[in-house]
Amino acid sequence: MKRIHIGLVAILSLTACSGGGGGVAAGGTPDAGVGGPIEGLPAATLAAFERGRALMTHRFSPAEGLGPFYNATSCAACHEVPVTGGSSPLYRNFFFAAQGFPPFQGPVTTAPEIPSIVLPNFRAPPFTQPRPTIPPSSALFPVVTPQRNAPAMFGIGLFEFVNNDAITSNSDPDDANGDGISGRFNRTPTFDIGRFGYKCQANNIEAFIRGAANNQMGMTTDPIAGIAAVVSLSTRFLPQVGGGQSSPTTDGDGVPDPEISVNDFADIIAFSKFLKPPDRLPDTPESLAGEALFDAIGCTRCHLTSLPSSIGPLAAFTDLLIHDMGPALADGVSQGLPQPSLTSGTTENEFRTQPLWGLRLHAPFLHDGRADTIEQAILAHAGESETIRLAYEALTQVEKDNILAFLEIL
Ligand code: HEC
Ligand code: HEC
Ligand SMILES: [Ca+2]
Ligand SMILES: [Ca+2]
Ligand SMILES: [Ca+2]
Repeated sequence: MKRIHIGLVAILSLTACSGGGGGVAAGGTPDAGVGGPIEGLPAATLAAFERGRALMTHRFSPAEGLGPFYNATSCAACHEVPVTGGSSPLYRNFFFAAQGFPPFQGPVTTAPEIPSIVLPNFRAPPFTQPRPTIPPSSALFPVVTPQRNAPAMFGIGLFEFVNNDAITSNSDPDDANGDGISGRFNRTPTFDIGRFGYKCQANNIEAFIRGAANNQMGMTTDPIAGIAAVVSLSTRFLPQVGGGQSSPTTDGDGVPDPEISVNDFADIIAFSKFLKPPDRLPDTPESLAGEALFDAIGCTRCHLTSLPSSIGPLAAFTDLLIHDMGPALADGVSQGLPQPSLTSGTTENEFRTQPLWGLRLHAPFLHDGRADTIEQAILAHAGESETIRLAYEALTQVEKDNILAFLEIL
């Protein structure tokens, strides 16, 4: 059985923010490094990464366990722009269908064939069950149906190397310092600090993508590290208790579970964990001016220029906290057990500060892909980021162009 030995990984250099290393070839093709592994992986991990990359594009068939319901037949169906591990166009969006009042939401009870709040679009042969549909809201329990657009996975796995304290130390749940920003951390049902997903609802890659395989493709898996995959790296005591993460996923489609072997799934985990962040393109006078303005007007209060990790600083431009982004972006779904705050107990209008590394590679933007351009994404900032968006809007056109020039080299 293959296992992933994170502890053995010697990362020699992680120069995600070095600049100059990347480049866009003529015709706009991203450089060959995008979609590759971080440097310094031992040979066995590198081989697992490469096998995992191939499995990302494998199209599962009903005979292999696809279904009974699914949204796509491969991981890469949603993570393929511009290369395997990337994001996806709007047409790949899927819906949540969550019933109840946040935070007491769950799958729609009048559609018992839908096992989770992820609404599957298709059913696999032999079509023993009807195609799932969103039932109308019952008078008692509202049903919300927000969309999700796939984020790029580049560099994301490295958030497993971020110490819990590096996340929790930046939170300010009741805005004690009065700057209008009250970011807080999110936790899993087992109280582990979240890093992954649009609401920081998952703590580690293994748990997150076992859910993706099951919810998006109907592919069942057994735990690999299980609860031992929980990331903490905290210098303070935090309870790390186990739950369903150590249990197999199963379904009744007649194909024996697990439908993805432990070996194959370990390879998909290796790919997801060690996919390197895109290199920054070379600076230009405009991008340098824009970088200074990005900091000056306060974008860096949430999009931190550097996040400490056990393998060196990550230039991910996120704080891994969730923020209230205002009513227009709110999606009505609450996930996780967020840090208590006086103003809100749920995450229905909160989102993780999206990492900005690799931004140039994967329009559309925001959790549901509603923004076609980077500027549209900026103009959608409200809630905690209201005053900072207003500061952006007050800039001259040249200054705005400089900020966009900066974001386009990331
Ligand atoms: C139907 C489209 C779809 C498929 C298929 C899919 N994903 Fe995703 N993926 C998404 C979306 C959308 C999100 C964000 C979900 C959220 O947080 O609500 C996501 C998030 C992720 C993340 C976390 C990214 C982050 O920013 O924290 C990883 C890692 C990931 N997917 C890997 C995979 C793997 C591996 C597979 C195959 C087992 C897979 N995905 C299949 C759409 C998809
Ligand atoms: C209060 C915290 C906060 C501040 C301040 C902030 N952002 Fe954001 N930003 C977020 C969150 C949260 C998201 C994700 C929202 C979503 O997915 O709906 C985001 C998303 C983005 C995105 C889209 C990324 C993607 O891949 O979808 C861009 C671009 C961006 N921010 C740029 C900026 C710029 C430029 C500024 C300064 C003018 C700024 N942000 C200020 C929290 C913040
Ligand atoms: Ca299945
Ligand atoms: Ca604050
Ligand atoms: Ca099965």
